Amino acid sequence: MRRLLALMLVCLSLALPAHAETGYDLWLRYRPVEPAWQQRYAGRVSHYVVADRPTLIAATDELRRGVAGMLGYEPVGRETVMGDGAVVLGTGASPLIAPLGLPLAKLGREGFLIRSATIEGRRVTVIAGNADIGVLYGVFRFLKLIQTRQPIDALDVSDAPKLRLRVLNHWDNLDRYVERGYAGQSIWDWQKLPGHLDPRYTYYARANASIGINGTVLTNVNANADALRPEWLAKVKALAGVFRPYGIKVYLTARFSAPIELGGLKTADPLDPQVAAWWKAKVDEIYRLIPDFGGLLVKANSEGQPGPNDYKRSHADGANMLADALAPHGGTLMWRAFVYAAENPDDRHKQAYTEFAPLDGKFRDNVLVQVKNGAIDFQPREPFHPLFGAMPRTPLMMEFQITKEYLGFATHLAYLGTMWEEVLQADTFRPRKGTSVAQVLESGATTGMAGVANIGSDSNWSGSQFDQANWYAFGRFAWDPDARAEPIARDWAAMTWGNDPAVTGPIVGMMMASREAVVDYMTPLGLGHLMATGHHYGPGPWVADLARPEWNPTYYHKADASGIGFDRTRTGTDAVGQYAAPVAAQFGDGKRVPEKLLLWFHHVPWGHRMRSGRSLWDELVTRYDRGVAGVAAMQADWTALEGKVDDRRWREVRDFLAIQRDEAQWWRDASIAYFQSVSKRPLPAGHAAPAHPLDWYKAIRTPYAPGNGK
Ligand code: BDP
Repeated sequence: MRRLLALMLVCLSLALPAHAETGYDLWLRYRPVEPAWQQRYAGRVSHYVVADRPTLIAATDELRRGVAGMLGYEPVGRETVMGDGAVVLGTGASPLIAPLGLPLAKLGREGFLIRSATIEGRRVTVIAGNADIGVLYGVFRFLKLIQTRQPIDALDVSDAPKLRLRVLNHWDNLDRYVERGYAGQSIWDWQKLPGHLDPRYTYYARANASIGINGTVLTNVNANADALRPEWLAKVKALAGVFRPYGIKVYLTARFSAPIELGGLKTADPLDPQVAAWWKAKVDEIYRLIPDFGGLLVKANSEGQPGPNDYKRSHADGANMLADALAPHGGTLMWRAFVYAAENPDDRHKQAYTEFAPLDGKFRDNVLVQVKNGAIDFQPREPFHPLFGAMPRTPLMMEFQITKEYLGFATHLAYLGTMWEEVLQADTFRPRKGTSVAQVLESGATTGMAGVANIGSDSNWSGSQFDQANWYAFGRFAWDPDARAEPIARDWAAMTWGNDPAVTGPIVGMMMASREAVVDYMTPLGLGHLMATGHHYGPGPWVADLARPEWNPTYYHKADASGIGFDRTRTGTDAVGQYAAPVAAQFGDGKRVPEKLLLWFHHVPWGHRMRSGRSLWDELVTRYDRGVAGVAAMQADWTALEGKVDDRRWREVRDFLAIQRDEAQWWRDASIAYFQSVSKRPLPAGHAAPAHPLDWYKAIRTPYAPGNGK
């Protein structure tokens, strides 16, 4: 009878007109499965075994929620396995699971195993881990099988994360302004903490746990020492309490000059005993409040932030002093390698490597050096950072930017999975051919990946429906750096938009082509950093008047009458020399360098013949147009999905694609107008002139564009 009712409920909800969804549910929508699947699944999930530890309660709650949503009934909890179709949750040590002798040993603390088994003569599904958190991860995986319509009758799934720290970096200020945030205010409502715990914090924790994220740095890397004051730590403690059952640790950013600002000391010199003592006391205070506090993240001596160089000490001196304070508590110090200095005239591409490579082996065991994916700054395309593989005795963690500061903010559809896969699969040739960036990340004693979050208080969390996919994909790559962008896109699309292949097919197609379109209309052929000043919204390739040379787009493209591109070969700045010899040889050779990176490494004459047979100038124009056409193609695909997905989200995406189309045209026109003023070449046949003269584009001002940190 209950089965029948559930079936009717499912049929009813499937028959209803597409209802308004805001996107708040993310990929955990748990909408009803089709009747045929309902019948197939229902018998396998009738009830579950209750446990009373917080993480197992979270796991059973999730199972209930998922099953209720997708199969239309609430499975009930029982203390013992009473019948077929039970889902048995627990660690390998629990009395029901232990006799099965499951091969859990090599799965580590966070791994899990899902297995169809027989217990007391009953057909059950076991979801087991070595620790409770593994069980929670296993439940999410089990639910994903249903979300993506996989059979669950004969399961034997096991998995474990390949990286230890999988953390979000929130660039959130204490006043809730999010630097480079395009999704509204910070979700941390500090003013109401610790008194009020917004239910959104729990949803956030669930979403992160569902993709294996196990840490969150709550505060901006451009840090405010006030976050370390006792009244703030009480707020942090409250958030830690919400996240704990979901296996998520909290971290804070540490402003290097905090001993001066908060402690009244005259110096923040890391070798000064008073400074070290101040940090030790501060860290002890944090751990008294939050015994499982994750640790600290530091941006030092970069873009005006204080750091050890202010006292003529090295980055290792600074990092080690903080690491020593954290070590007795098992805390981790994440120290960013994103450094470049105004006083340093060297190619910005080279500065982080120059500074950090000699420090290899000089960091404490609990330090992770956090390296951006490329040597400049999260551009739509960069070659992998030369530090990967160059510090074999130092654990390096990857830093990706999930928020799309340089890829069109919230409105441009750009799936970053393809970009991350490209970087992670790049061959460092260190120590030998076939050593990918992913392998470098996986090889350290401590391992990790950080993603600069795109989360805010917008109803859809990320500023757009499709930007949720980047949050999702980040978690998946942090779990497994060898993952592939396409299956991740497929999973996300199915869970977020429904399982109809007529829907997921086009959506995955759009996603997979999207980032390349952005590269084409913003920074084709290896160009980079051409955006307008400060907020980085829109094109500004002509900008040449900023105080620091490396803030000017002209520094990066170096276009002149003879050609365009940055000579980083041996006869130029020799940035190629920072890569392993075979990589340097490839990047440094104008004939062998991939064309997509050509202008990153070479200054090339406008008339240079490209592989297409076109001149460089003609190819550049062609790429800009290809980018705009790519957006038009996405618009067409999306138009065809009207009525196949819920209307409200459909309309939002439609509107955003129209904005993207206009802005792609703006990028294309402004860039061509400018570069043509330098190249003095006619447009190739069939390519339209920009709609306005160059000065028109130069006059555009957008001082209120969101997310500007400065
Ligand atoms: C740049 C951002 C700036 C950040 C900086 C960083 O424009 O807001 O503070 O990265 O990563 O891309 O520290």
